[in-house]
Amino acid sequence: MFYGERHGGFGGDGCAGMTDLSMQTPHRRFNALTGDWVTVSPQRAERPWQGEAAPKQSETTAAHDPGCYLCPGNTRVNGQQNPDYQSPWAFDNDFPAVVGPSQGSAAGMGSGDLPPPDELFRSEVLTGSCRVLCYSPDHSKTLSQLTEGEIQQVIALWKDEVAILRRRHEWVQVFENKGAMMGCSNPHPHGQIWAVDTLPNEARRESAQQAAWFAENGETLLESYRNREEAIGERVVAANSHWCAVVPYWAVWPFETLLMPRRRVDHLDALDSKEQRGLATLLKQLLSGYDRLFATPCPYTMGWHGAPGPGVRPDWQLHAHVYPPLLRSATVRKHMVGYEMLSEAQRDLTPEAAAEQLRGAIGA
Ligand code: H2U
Ligand code: ZN
Repeated sequence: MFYGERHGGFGGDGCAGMTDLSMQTPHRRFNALTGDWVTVSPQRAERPWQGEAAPKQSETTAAHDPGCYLCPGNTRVNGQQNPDYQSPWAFDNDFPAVVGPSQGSAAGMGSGDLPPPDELFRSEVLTGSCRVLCYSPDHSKTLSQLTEGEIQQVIALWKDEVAILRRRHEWVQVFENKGAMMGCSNPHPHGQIWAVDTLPNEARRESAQQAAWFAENGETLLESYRNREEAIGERVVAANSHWCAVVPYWAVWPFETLLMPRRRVDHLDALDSKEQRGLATLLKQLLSGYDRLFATPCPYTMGWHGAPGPGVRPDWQLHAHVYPPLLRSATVRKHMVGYEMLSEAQRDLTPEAAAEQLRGAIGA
């Protein structure tokens, strides 16, 4: 039985997850990974657009920008000088969103400062650490423009950072905000890690869904899901022997993708060398496909979800989410407003149509 079916979702008749005519009328799809629903209104995809067009993102051309806080040899806001790094390099964020327990109390944020418990005014101390990861010394490049070999070096840095941080923190969020449209403050190719000592909302939802699926089915939710997506094929946008990328059945963002290893892996640091090479190939294909689709360095937020905590989680499958905000072109973005803020996420373009367009741009 298809997971969404039990929750009143679509599927059935031996072609669960496959789109049929009913998918061309308004419907809702169940996100098996988070337990949320998304409204799909395919008939609205062709509606006229007279709204805001975002300014086209300007491209950076200089390999070194003397005013950039992240370029090799430059001085950061706090006066520290970056080394003359030649390959991916990470440092402690100078403006961390969370800090360690000792730093917190030194900064006057100790647990003693929290108000007494109250059912309606609950709070808790949040500790953790934040890192900034420079993907390349070349200021002008984006991750999609690096060579596969250079992307492999970025993957190795992600892996090394995760290996250390996940022993110290409950949840290690590796992510990248790319482009001014996504609130990125600097075009220098970089990502971040926020490692925190509690499970944030998304992690909590995914953790509960994966644990429940595993208890019931004896394999991870995303292995079951990937197998079905590969059998159906219509939402797969890129794949190789070690990885598979799909526009998920329950996608909210128009061209959102989900990247899954084809073996059960719980953390980035558990990837073997072939999987790392395969990931570099897939990331290069996918991210440059996005750039071609929108004829611009495509903005996005992307990030990795590995198993929480230092312990073993046989129910958890490592995966990455890529969320580009773009809808129709480099300048027309999707807005999460109105019904979406007040009721439920909604999309017009079907995930199947998005996958077809993205596959075309990737050349798969
Ligand atoms: P974003 O552009 O994705 O926000 O990432 C830039 C990060 O770099 C941001 O978190 C940090 C900011 O705090 N940063 C430093 O740590 N030192 C600096 O000198 C500038 C920016
Ligand atoms: Zn730079």
